[in-house]
Amino acid sequence: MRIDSNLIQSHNDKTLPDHRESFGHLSRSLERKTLDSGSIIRKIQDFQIAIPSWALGTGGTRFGRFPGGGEPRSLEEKMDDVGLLHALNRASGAISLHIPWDIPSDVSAIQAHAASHGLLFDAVNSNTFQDQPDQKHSYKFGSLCHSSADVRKQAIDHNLEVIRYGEALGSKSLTVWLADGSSFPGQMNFRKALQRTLDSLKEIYAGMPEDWKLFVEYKPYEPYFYSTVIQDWGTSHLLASQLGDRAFTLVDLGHHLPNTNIEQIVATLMMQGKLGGFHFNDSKFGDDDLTVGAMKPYQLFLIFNELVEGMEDSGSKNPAPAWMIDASHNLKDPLEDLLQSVEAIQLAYAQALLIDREALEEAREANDPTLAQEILQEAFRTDVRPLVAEARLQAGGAINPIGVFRDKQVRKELIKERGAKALSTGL
Ligand SMILES: [Mn+2]
Repeated sequence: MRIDSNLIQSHNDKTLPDHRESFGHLSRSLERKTLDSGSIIRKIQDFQIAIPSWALGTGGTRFGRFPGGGEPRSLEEKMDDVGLLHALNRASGAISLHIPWDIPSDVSAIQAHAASHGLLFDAVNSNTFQDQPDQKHSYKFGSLCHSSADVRKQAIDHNLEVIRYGEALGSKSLTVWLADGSSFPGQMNFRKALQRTLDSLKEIYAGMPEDWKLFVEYKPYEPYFYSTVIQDWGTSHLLASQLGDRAFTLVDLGHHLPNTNIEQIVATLMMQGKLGGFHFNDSKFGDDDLTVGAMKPYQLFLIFNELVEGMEDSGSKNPAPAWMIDASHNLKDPLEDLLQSVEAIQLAYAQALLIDREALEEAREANDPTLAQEILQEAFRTDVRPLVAEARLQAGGAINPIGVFRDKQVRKELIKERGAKALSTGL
């Protein structure tokens, strides 16, 4: 299914007068603060957030899964879903594939299909946290860190194969997230496990094309509960530093213990030029996979404050990070959830662009925490929804993406097309 641009246009026409009024009001108030809404809008439009192929189906918990129907059954249908999102918000112009769930059977047909939706291929992801039916060795006790060289080789070869698929499609990066770890004290030799992981990653790094980046993701717990080999940003940074210039840390918002100061991690990595990628989601407890901004929009804003400072610093050695949503919860329509997530990211980004950085630096230099808070919250409490809607409108998207999605009964159409029991591959 595709959404015709005339449909979006006609939906926009209905809300245009209201939108014009609120946007006019906001842009005049920004102008009084010498902020140019035009340049902010261009930045919002340039900020594209990749959609992972595994977020398009209803996620599950270890207790159950409650699919809503009409889920994509193939890579083509996954691209169709991302195409739908992109048509509505003009900000989801890339898809991130997980191998072996998304092995392309006909590369040029898949490329043509992506191009017809205006989609690029973002980072490819390897999977050594599950055993595949035709696989010789099990990952039950780890993959790149495994005590057996044969298991490690199998995991390395899988990553190299993922790179080859990505290369064929036009991806430029590989994300490695390892489930590797242990559930019981004494089970694993930490030093050996980390050394083996580094040695395995070196082989993968050496197998990447010259213009590729390797993103090393970290996570403090789960699926193992006593230790994970790459437990935190420091371990990831250590590995990335030893691997080379094209290896970076990837920050996933859900992969932190409660109350971790993620914004400070972002700043530290950017100072080192080692923040490579970002996975957005939200959580109350851990890796909850909740909609971005559903729980902690202020934290998201504070993270964007650091991201914007790092990105706008002309002296920064950090390359432009790769942005992706990594969430797949089990209650909402996955496409509505993704529309909300993208919008939450854009809102936090837009708010961070409003921060008076000069005044903030002055307040910091003068050790004035009261004023620093005033400056940050002045930006955070600005309702930038009309700005983000205007960015979408000017790019040919919908003023109200979820409004169009519901009015046009997109899910009902997808169920009609794919069936009520269509299940997406993934988690
Ligand atoms: Mn992730």
